[in-house]
Amino acid sequence: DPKPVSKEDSSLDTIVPRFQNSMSVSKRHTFWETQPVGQFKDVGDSSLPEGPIMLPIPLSEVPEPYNLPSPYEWTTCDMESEETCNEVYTLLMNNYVEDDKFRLNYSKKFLSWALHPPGYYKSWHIGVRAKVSKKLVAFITGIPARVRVRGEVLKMAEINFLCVHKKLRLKRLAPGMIKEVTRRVCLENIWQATYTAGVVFPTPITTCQYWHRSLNPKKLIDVGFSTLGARMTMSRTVKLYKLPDSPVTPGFRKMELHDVPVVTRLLKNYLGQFVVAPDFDEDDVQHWLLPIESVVDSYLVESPETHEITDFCSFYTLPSLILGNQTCSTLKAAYSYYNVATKTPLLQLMNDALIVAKQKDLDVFNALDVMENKSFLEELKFVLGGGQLHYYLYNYRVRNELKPSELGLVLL
Ligand code: MYA
Repeated sequence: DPKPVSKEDSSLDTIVPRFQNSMSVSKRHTFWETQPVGQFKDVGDSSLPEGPIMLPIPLSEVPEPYNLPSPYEWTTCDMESEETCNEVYTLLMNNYVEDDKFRLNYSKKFLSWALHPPGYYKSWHIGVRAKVSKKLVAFITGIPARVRVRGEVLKMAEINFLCVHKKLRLKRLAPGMIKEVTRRVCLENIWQATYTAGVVFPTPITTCQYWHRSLNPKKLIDVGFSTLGARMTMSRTVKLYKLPDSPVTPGFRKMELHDVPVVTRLLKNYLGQFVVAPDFDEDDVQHWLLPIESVVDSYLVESPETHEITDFCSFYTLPSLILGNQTCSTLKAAYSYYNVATKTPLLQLMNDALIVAKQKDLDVFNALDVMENKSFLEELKFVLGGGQLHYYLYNYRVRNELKPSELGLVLL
């Protein structure tokens, strides 16, 4: 067995990226070390080529389904069935991503949107049931996407909603689920994937940070999301975060169906500058960006004189359950999605996004430091959050760690 890298090995400090200086470098990753992903030992090795790590195999050689421990069985989740959607919703509501105070609480409408993009595969919506009770105990999904890495547009799966019931944790079910989704993705002749996680394993292509802009500071403080700043009173804090009642940019309006072609052009031009970004066509834009009440909101700026559409902004709505709070049960959060400013200053455009999010009674507006977001975060009174989000590629090596600002991809 290779020896784990010692934490004391300071020779590493100079060459390894930020995330590797954490404890995790010394941990063995018995599953991830077997997978075609960038390995920690290869970080900084510029002799390795950028691109696929393993070549496709004939579809006839894709293995049989991965064998689960005997009390469990695979199920394909028909997310169009109300009953199945309810079961998935409930599993995630009780067991998905959480910290000590909050747990993400994707709505059924959100899940349906997130899992049915153009060309989706039902077979990629995978559950595990207990054989006897038929209770759903684990879940993982893939959706198809075209993602560009530098000059290459690749067909990929975006993997999300990996969840194992709390009572079944640390029993190595997750690697089995990942193998099964990999198998089903490969059966569609797709050999790359992208995904994000709050934890580190081999090997992030970049690590991003969440920033938070209070919209309803009193509630955020009351529920423990934020704390009252030093030398601040509640009323000064409320005043600090106050926003105008309506957007300030002339011609700022909600995106409509007829805007899809021009929004697609704006986005295509804009996303071209990032090292990793989705390759959206009009069908994708219609699916991912046309507003859906309480799920995704998109606004654009149409010049009142020329009717030219010059700017675009969007956010999705994802509430969190407030754990162990009697009076308030949910925190309503907006997450910055894709934004393009060609005429209106990005700062002003995003301030208008904050204003409409506030009008919708959302409590907080979250944004990652991806794309050009750093240019407005501090000025618009976002504060740095505790959470990090690591981005990954499966079966595709990128030679150097990217900066968050080189990333043009937002996953849900
Ligand atoms: S990220 C959201 C993940 N979900 C949650 O955080 C919800 C709450 N947590 C849980 O439900 C469980 O803790 C999970 C792990 C299910 C996360 N991504 O079964 P185990 C590795 C990838 O004993 P459990 C999202 O949805 C871990 O390093 N791997 O552990 C994107 C260890 O491997 P190794 C992870 O805690 C998902 C092994 O699993 C993650 O019971 C992308 C331990 O397994 C994680 N988030 O279950 C999936 N967490 O020993 C990858 C732990 O090697 C997709 N692990 O360190 C890959 C591409 C597939 C398609 C390819 C197509 C070509």
